[in-house]
Amino acid sequence: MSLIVVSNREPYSPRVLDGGQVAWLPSIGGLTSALDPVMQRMGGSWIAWGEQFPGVGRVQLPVTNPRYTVERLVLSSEEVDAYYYGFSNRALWPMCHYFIERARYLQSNWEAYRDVNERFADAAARQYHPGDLIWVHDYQLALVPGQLRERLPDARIGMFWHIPWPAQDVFRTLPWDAQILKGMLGADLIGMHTPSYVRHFLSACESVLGLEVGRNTVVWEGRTVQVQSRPIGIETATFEELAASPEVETLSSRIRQGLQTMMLLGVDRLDYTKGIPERLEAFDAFLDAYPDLRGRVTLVQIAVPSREEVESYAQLRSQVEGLVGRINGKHAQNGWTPIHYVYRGLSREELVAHYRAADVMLVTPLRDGLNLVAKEFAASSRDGVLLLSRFAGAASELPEALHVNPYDHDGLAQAIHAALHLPLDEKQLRLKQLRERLEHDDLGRWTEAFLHELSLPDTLPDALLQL
Ligand code: GDG
Repeated sequence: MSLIVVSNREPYSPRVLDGGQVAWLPSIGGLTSALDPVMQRMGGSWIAWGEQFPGVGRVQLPVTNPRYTVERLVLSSEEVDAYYYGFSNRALWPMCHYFIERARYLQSNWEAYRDVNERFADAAARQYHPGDLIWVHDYQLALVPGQLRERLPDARIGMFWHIPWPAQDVFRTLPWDAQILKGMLGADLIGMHTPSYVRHFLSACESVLGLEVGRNTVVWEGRTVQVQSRPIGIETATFEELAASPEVETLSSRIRQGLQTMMLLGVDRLDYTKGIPERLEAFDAFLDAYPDLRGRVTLVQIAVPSREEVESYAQLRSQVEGLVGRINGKHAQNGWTPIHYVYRGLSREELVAHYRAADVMLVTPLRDGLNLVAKEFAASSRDGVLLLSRFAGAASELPEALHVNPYDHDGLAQAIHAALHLPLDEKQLRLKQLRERLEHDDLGRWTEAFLHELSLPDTLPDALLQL
């Protein structure tokens, strides 16, 4: 028995090194960290879009000690435009994050999405042997569970939805609402980040498909589908160790010395859901409201490039860069620049050094499935304060953070002020409580719990029992 993972993104991506040979580097992000260890233990196949080097089909990974197979699907540029940019990122992504005015519902994109999902399902079905577990990930592949169920009526299929599930009046703006639900209901177990996403999903099953739902179940075509809140964790111990390493300590002191002021930090993919312009406006309001703190506080904003092919992301970049220029122009004085803006990704060491250096971490998305940055900061910081949007899925799990409303600039400005003045013992107590929670519910536990729940009780694979 082995595991078949199906995701849009591949766990390792190929890069050509200076000498011309190809290296397979782990992809940044929670999915590889969560599933690579269990794949290495259980063996099996990972089906994903082979974005770079489409000529390379099947690879055994990790290269140094091959344990599982990655089936790399080749997508044409038309398919990528319609399935990935068009339907996944211009229809489902904005709709699920409540940005329906940004959503574009085009029939041709929907058809490409359905067909590309079919190709993922075909590839997964080809790898399947009776008793295997199949785990499908995220909004790019909502139809795959249903397409697999048609091919493999007896398979155990799990699906994890990493982004918010919106209230039904928003979901019902999608012309293919019924098809998306039916696709997902091909799974035996559907996981989401919060109880409210689960409630919204079940009420969509009720209103769109007329199904009878229980608290965490829905019956579809004679099968009972479990729908559970299972927020993803982080590799807490790894972040704690990295944060305590001499290398990170040196980098962190260097960041502080460079600033010579208190430090606010934002780290986000440059995405309109993350609330970056609103955060910059709030910092402007903060500097207006507390003139004595001008020259004494700096905001460091790391913006990781993302989906630059989608027009609204390019517009967001200009908007953010315009705001940074305006606010810096307005408040800069005596060699102090209020906002340090970085438009690139950092190495993990640099990232954790920034977490350690910050006095206040601003995680203020307008809407976010969960938000891993909030958890990573809490695991890495010694005496910082986490300001967390009430619209991030992580808010329901992290009550010790200071919760804020990202739409309320003045309120956010006051919260920044309060965070900068929180007594040290209170800051440390909050971090300690956060950390205990993160140590208990870490990434390994998340993976293990999902796969245990997905397995039939008498068929638990040995490799899982050892996790
Ligand atoms: C989706 C959902 C949900 C960021 N900058 C750098 C860097 N990162 C890493 C962080 C973190 C990850 O990227 C970002 O994760 P988030 O959860 O914050 O956001 P999304 O990318 O939108 O993820 C989200 C998640 O899926 C999991 O289910 O929480 O709600 O939208 O791990 O550390 N990593 C490095 N350099 C950077 O500059 N190395």
